[in-house]
Amino acid sequence: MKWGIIATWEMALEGVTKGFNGLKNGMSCDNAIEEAIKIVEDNPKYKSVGYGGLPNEDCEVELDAAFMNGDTLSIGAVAGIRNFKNPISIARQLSNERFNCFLVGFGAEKYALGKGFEERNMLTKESINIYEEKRRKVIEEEFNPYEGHDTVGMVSLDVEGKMCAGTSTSGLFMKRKGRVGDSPIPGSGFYVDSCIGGAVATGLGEDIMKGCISYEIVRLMGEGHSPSEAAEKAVKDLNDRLLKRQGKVGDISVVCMNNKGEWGAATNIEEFSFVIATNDLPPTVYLVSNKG
Ligand code: SD4
Repeated sequence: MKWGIIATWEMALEGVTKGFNGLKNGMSCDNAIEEAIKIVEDNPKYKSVGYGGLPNEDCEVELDAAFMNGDTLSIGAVAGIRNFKNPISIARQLSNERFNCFLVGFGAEKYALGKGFEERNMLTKESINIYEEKRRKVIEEEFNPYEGHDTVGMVSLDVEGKMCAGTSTSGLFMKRKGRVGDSPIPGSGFYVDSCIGGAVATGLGEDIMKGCISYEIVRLMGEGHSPSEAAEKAVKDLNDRLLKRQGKVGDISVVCMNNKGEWGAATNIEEFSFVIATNDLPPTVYLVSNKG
């Protein structure tokens, strides 16, 4: 039986390695994804996820995360949550709820507190410094405040053939308070169905949402496209549609895996890094570039 894990951006390497070792020893894909994403969330070096994440315009770290079980199709998500250490774990816990499985802001924080999730001030000294510096640039140099943002998103297949997906992000730097991106939105930032495969996205949420791109990739894989074909077609189609309709398009990058452990990645930017590990490939960072 094939198994594996694929993730957006090189920052996922350490987490994917942990997930890979777990899957190799028979860990289920839900545990592998949660453990892998927690590693990215906990490392303040990664400025766009979890602890030390990019602050919003009020210099608060508001985080979005989601978890999906590809067997039951159950989904859990949080958006705009503050002061909790691991949003991915809260999202996973929410995926067990029949009702109220997607919570935002204060409601998400109340739920997390009630369930005993660890609290943490997610703002680091360094992220405050970056905020101050960028705010100065925004005011003085008309610098685009929304630059610099990456989401960690992962899809995993375990030895039992079960699949899961997860995402976690601080979203756009200096985003408006309450802004939610694609990452916690089912079908846009992530989607997985163990009968077909899964996909996750990273880039400008405001544009990714317009194409429900993760669902589209799974749909294309379900129609018989290979993961590479599905990823490339979905990114190209959405990119072209948005260019035609709005004259510009933000960054769109995706990774995906089917339930045979075959995988793909695509992007509309110059260079997108991702991490892949399967039963016959140790954790490896690859780069993919815009084919257009
Ligand atoms: C968002 N898609 O909040 C996320 C940010 C991201 O690469 O992935 N940036 O819109």
